[in-house]
Amino acid sequence: NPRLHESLEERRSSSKHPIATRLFELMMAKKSNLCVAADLTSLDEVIKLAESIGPKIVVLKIHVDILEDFSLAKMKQLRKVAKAHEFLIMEDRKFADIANTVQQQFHGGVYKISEWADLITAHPLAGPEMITHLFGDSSSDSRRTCGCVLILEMSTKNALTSQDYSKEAAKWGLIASDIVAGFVGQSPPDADFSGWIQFTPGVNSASKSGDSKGQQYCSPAEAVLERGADIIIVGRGLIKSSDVVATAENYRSEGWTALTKRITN
Ligand code: 5FU
Repeated sequence: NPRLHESLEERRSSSKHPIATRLFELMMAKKSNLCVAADLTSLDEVIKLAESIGPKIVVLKIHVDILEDFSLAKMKQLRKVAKAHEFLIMEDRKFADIANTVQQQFHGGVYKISEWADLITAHPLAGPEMITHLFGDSSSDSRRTCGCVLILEMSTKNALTSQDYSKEAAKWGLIASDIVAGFVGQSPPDADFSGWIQFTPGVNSASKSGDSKGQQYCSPAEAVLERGADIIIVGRGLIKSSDVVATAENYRSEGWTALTKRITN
C-alpha cells in the first residue's frame, strides 16, 4: 500500500477534508502522531490532563457521555486549551443510527457536540446516506468545522467488522469525501486512501494481553509499522500512569519514530 510510505506533506496535499489537512499539518509541526483517549469521568480532570500533555498530542479523544460534570462552559474552556496547545478534540460518540436521528444527536440534546468537536466517530452500519447526511444539509457549517472518522474495524476480540464490511464502508466513505476525514482501523485499506488518516486504538506499551474485557493491545511500533496506523490512540496506558507527561512523551516519541521509519522505508 503506497499510502504507508508517502510523506505527510504528500498526504496533506491529497487530503480532501479541511480537518484532515489541519491534522496532517499539526502532526508535522508537533512531530507527534499521538491521540490520547482521556476516558475520565470529570471534565475538570480532562481539562487538567489536556493542559499538561497538550504539547505532546495532536488529538484529545473523549467520551462526552461518561462525564459527570459536563457543561458547555467547561467545554469552552477545553476548547481554549486545545487552541493554545494546538490539538483537535475528537468526540468518540460512535453515531450509528438513521441520518435523521444522528443529525439531532450531533447538533442537539444536552451536549451540542457540533459546537465543540473537531472530529466525531461513526459506525457506517446504517449505510451511505447516513454518512452523507450526518452533519445536516449541504449548507451546514459542520461540513467545514468537523470531520467524520468512520469505524471500519474495531480493536476487540471477535469484532463483527469483517473485511467485507470494512471494504464496502470504506467505499462509501470515499464518496463522501467532504464529510469523512479518516477512519478507525487495525489494518490499512487496499484502495487509495492517501488523504485519509488512519486512527488505531488498542495501543498500550505495558500490556500485551488486553484488558480482560475483550480489548486487545499492541505496541505503538506494531500499530504504525504492521497495522498501518497514522495516529495511535492511547487510553489507560497513559491516563493510569503516575507521570502522564513523561508517559505522553514516551508514546509520542515511539509513535513518531515508527511513523518516520515507515515513511522513509
Ligand atoms: F473504535 C474503537 C475501537 O475499536 N477500540 C477502542 O478501544 C474505539 N476504542 C476507544 O479507544 C475506546 O472507547 C477507548 O476510549 C479507547 C481505548 O482505550 P484504552 O484504555 O487504551 O483501552
